[in-house]
Amino acid sequence: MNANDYMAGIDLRGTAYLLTLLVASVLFLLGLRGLSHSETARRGMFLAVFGMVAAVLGTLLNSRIVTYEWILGGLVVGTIIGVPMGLWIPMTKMPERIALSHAFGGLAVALVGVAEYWNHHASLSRFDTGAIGFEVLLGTITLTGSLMAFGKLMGILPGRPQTFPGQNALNLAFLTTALVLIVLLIIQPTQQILFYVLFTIGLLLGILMVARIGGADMPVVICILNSYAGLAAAATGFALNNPVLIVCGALDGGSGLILALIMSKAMNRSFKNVIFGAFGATVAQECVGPDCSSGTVRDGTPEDAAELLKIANSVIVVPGYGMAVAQAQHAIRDLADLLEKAGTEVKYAIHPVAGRMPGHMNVLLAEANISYDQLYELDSINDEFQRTDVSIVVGANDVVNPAAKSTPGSPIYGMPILNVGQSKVVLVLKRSMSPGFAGIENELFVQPNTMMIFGDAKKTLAQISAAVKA
Ligand code: TAP
Repeated sequence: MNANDYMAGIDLRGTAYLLTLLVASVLFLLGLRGLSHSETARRGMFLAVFGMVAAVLGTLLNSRIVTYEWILGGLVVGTIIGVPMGLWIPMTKMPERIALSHAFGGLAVALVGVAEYWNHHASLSRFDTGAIGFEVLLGTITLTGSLMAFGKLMGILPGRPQTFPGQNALNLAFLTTALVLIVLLIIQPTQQILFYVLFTIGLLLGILMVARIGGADMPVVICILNSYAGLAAAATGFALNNPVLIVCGALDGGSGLILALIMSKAMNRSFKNVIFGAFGATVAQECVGPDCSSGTVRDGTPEDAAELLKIANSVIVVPGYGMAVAQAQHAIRDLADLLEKAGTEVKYAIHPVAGRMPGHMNVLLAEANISYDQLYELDSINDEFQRTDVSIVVGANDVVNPAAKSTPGSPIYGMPILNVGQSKVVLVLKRSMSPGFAGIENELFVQPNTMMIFGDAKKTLAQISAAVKA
């Protein structure tokens, strides 16, 4: 065989297709690795973006593509929706944005499954039929489940769990029926009615499963849906014979599940409790002023806080969900700069479930250019509170509630908390004595070494900074 014959034997397009997908898979792996540390997260993000570009370009080389017009149309529509979403949706709305992105992912996967079945059901192998069945079931659950999560987070749908008698049994019956339908389809791929009933059941299951989960548990639900979307994409990869979809679907499915487990563990809640527990169904008390706690509340002014901070040698800032609501991260940075200039050591204690999404606090503090070196995780800072002069709790509540250690039967009993109460003085910045996410009183607020400074955290911090300067 001469060189020309040899070259002609090589399918250049097919080789380029496979090579690009291999590069994309490696970039996804490296991207995910980078995302596991704050210092390398930005690089990880860019690697994942390049991976996605390589995956799209590689897929365009697929010899099964007969026309590019529809693909081009899809790219234009996706860009028109995606760019404004990325540019304009604020950090506080990230859980909502992620829910919507998952809904789009579920829709895409379900539509690809329907198209594959529609075009090829007469010639599909049993394996491909099974893969398409799982793809459509998981895709439809992700679609409607994510839309429900989005509606609850946005307040379009009621945030409290929507329950009715026999709901879990009904969900289980739907799930079993769906699995039976997939088996029947594998046996008889041409029975189209089975496929469309499966599609409908998937849509209903997504709604019913998320309806019974409270709005505040949505971040955990979103991670679970993320996992479903990944598994659905992997099933699509099997059906379309696309290796990069299998790799990144498995990565997505696995990482979503691991994240949901980490979050459940950090909240000391079992997976079962999140899915079936209807947590957050009732808020124990609705309180709008400083006078509704069972204990003596010592409240002070920003000026009082400034006096304490001026003589402090060490300060730990404990941010929580209220910091995100008040967008107080820049005000925290301004105050920390003033204190550091005066020689005070400032550290930040980050609880794994502070806020409403994984890494919520880290992202906001990074936005205010607070150095990663100053951020400490729960385990590495908890022993330092007893040697600290002042802890400033900015809009955190459950993650500093001693009831997690002292009150068996409390919804947060067993959850690891930050030991802020051990520092010499605790300044708590919040608007009222209202409870946090778990809906329970916080005895930290009536401890003798605690001073409550009522008001919006951003305004209070600005007033404290002004008083420190003065
Ligand atoms: P929370 O316990 O929810 O408490 C937040 C506090 O912020 C509230 O007590 C509120 O009190 C205060 N607040 C709200 N707006 C404020 C403002 N503008 N200025 C000052 N304070 C404000 O927050 P946390 O301590 O961060 O705990 C997080 C909770 O969410 C945990 O129970 C966790 O299990 C749960 N959760 C977390 C996640 C993730 S992944 N992070 C996911 C699901 C659930 P006022 O109304 O009195 O101001």
